Amino acid sequence: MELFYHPLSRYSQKVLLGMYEKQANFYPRVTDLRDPLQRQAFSKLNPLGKLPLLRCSDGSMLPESSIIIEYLDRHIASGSRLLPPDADDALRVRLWDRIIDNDISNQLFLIEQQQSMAPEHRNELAMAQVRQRLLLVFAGLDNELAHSHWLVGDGFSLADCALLPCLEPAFTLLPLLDLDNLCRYRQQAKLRGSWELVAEEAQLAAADDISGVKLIP
Ligand SMILES: N[C@@H](CCC(=O)N[C@@H](CS)C(=O)NCC(=O)O)C(=O)O
Repeated sequence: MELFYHPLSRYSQKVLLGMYEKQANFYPRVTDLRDPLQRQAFSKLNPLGKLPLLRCSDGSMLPESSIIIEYLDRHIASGSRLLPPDADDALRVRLWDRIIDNDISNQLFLIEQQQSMAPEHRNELAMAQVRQRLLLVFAGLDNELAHSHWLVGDGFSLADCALLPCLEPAFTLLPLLDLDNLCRYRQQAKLRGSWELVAEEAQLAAADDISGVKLIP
């Protein structure tokens, strides 16, 4: 298998977490879409030009982080079970995965986009509304975490793969420190071996971005 991803992309981090949780063997294909040549080459593999993308063992291409993780869970027996065997639990995992992608990750991206603009071009009212909605979603997560170790029960799942990459950006952008269960979850996430690997690679990539040094692909 080959994984096309970038260490600083949240959806790539989500799939990397799944890869490490499953102890999957894969060829890492770091792809920087900010580089026009890499973007052009990648668009031949995925016309929509979105990371991550998995080239499966049979050569087929699989986009979409959640679908890639379901594929890994179905085809790799080792490591964590990322979709629980119980159908109702699996439904709750998929529900939280959808909420996190749509109502957290994509919304954080909107704020990050606005923050990258000059202050006079920002839409402050729209940003305030997005923040308000994000706080509601995090309050719901905090309630959920009051009676659950990981997001759905005791086992680390697809829903946690979706949430972990959002945590640090969310704590940076929003006042979340009063949410005790979420803070406990954040501490426990930092100690998860799979997340340590993903976070370390992201830190190295961020440092390379600042220094201008490019890794040899
Ligand atoms: N729903 C997709 C979202 C993927 C996505 O938005 N990826 C971003 C990086 S985090 C991307 O490739 N953006 C490049 C672009 O839109 O040009 C998934 O879950 O994989």
